[in-house]
Amino acid sequence: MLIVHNDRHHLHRGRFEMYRGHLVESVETPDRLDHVAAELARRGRTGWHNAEEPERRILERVHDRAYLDFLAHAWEDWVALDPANAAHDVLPSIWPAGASGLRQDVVPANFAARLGRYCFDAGTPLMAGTWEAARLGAGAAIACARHVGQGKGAAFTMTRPPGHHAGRACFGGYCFLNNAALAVETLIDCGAARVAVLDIDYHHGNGTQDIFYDRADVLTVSIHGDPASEYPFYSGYGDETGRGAGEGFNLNLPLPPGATAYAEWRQALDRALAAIARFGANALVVASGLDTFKGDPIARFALESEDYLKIGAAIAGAGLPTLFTLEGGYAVAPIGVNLANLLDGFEDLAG
Ligand code: OKP
Ligand code: ZN
Repeated sequence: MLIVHNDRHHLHRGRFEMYRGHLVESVETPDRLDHVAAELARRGRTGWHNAEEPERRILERVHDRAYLDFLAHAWEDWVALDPANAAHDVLPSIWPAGASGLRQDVVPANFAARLGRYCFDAGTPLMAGTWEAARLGAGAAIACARHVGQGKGAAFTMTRPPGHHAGRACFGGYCFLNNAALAVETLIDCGAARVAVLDIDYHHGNGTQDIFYDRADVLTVSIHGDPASEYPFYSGYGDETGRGAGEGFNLNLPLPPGATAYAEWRQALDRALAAIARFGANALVVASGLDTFKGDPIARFALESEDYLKIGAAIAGAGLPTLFTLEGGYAVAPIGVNLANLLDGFEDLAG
């Protein structure tokens, strides 16, 4: 399996996120990916490729131009407001979204206003290295997709920050560029007529869903904690089935948080895989969050490390050219074992 590593990921290191009225340490840390890298190396999965700069043309297939320009300049704009800002991360404090009656069709010149326009939570710190880290992660996903799309076998995008909450023109949920969506567009470029996304992160992949919501050539399927109580709250319900030509091409499988362990989770996976088979996908992108693990500090499912071997094997059963991205997973020490199990299960290296 090709592994493309974003060796610039350390440049993105959020200090704090807003939580219940105060700043707490961010859980989306560089050591998450270091644990993944160490465990893959320990199992002999070496020979990684390093990510390269993505072509702007492909970024623009998924993301809004003004949003990309905003991300490219956000740090310098932030520091230009006040040189003292360089000592802390960028976090928004005003949002136009929701029932406020505030306009969403304007992009004000004011930086704080633009920040709010392009961001949907106060938990996604942005700093000097964010754009480079996110960009190289996108480059990693695109390189993986070219490999998979050219029929050379499966691939894993070893990167952070994650991507599945990032929309066409918004960041949030620790995500800036939607790596899974960029992989989909690259697979389509390589000739795949129909691509499926299977999002197994604990949190609903609202960005990926929204990017492809009106498309019939991309099926998006997500298994996640019920958004009535779980992040991202405003997306991920079972009645979100697509729009226009995309009607019937989005499937959400929310599960009750708390008690959900492998047996119940696996039933949802089987439904997801059946939908992907009916769709007739030519390629599969697995948005691989490991925060379904029982020890995850911000999620509430109860999967065990061994379960990821079975999940990988079940995904392999779809028989499709497959690309894995890395999304969440915040139990830092086990994330490497869980991710490596997923890949080993997929390649039947479990024994
Ligand atoms: C990103 B991904 C914890 C608050 C959690 C956002 C969760 C983002 C999850 N203090 N806020 O899908 O793993
Ligand atoms: Zn998650």
